[in-house]
Amino acid sequence: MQRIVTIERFIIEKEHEIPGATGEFSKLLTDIALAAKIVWREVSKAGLVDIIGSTGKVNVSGDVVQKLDEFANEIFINVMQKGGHLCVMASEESKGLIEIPDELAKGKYVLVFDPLDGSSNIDVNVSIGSIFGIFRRVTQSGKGTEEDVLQPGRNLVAAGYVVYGSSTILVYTTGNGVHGFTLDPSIGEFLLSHENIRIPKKGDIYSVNEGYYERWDENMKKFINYLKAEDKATGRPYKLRYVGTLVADFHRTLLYGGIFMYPGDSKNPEGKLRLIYEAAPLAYVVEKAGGRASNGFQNILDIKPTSLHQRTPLFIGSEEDVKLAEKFLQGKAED
Ligand code: AHM
Ligand code: MG
Repeated sequence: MQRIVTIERFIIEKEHEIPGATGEFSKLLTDIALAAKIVWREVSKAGLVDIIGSTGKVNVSGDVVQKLDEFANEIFINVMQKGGHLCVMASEESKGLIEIPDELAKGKYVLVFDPLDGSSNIDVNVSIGSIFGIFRRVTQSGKGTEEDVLQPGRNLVAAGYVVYGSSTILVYTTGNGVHGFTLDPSIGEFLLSHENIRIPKKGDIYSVNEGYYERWDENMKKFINYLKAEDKATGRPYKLRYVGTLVADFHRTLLYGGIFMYPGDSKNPEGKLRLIYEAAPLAYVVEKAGGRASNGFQNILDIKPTSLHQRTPLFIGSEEDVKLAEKFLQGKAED
């Protein structure tokens, strides 16, 4: 039988490999796993809300249930602010910075997160997820500021995501290996299931909302037409898969290879996805697994955000596939 390793044990074992580690960082990751478990508990009951009632907020009229994405946001904030490891947080679901209340201890880390990604898929039982990234603060002390949050992805010290799918999996990296843990709901523990994930150098799947084809520029159209053209030598046509939940599409891409794309278009030049909460953490994960992420012209990890909710086009996945996308987008490919 394989050795059974919980995420807590794994994190502690990894910490022992780092000389001088204080354990603060390990506690932070353990808290994230706890928040994910609480969100999972609610997500798995989502379809029952109308039948058994909601555990969420009830409004003044007494009958409105809390939206799951708001609930997930509150859970992350509640669990993470109490650990004493953070100086500030920022979330896709919150307009401004999330400060650590005065009475609570502050630490040297910064958390950025998307508490519930793909929320339009909740009502139809399709996978949804959470994404997180951790920076070291750049300000010296006290409450964290926007300067602590507006850091390029290159500065991340850890990142990961959770997919609430046919099973629930948490994947994270602290820069040294990308590891996945599957939730065993019967014991409420994340167990090591995917140690040291490596993304294939090249895949045969593309993932994009092709419904927006007419809004794309010529280079983007050419790239998709190239992927669909038959050519045995280069493994084409690619297969198309699109869940419509970034985390789920990303997780498949990480394991099977290929490319996920959310490009800019004539209606939304910067696309839809957020640099800080979605693109940068997943770019960090993919790079540590041997892949690449780009906005078509620049590595996602090199982009320094200028505002909290900044959007970016995203091309992420196998190194060769993303490099080819960049070539097409920059008009340098012969089709
Ligand atoms: P959300 O933050 O409202 O959930 O939107 C983000 C989601 C991503 O998970 C997904 O990749 C994308 O929106 C899908 O968008 P579209 O429906 O335009 O294809
Ligand atoms: Mg999202």
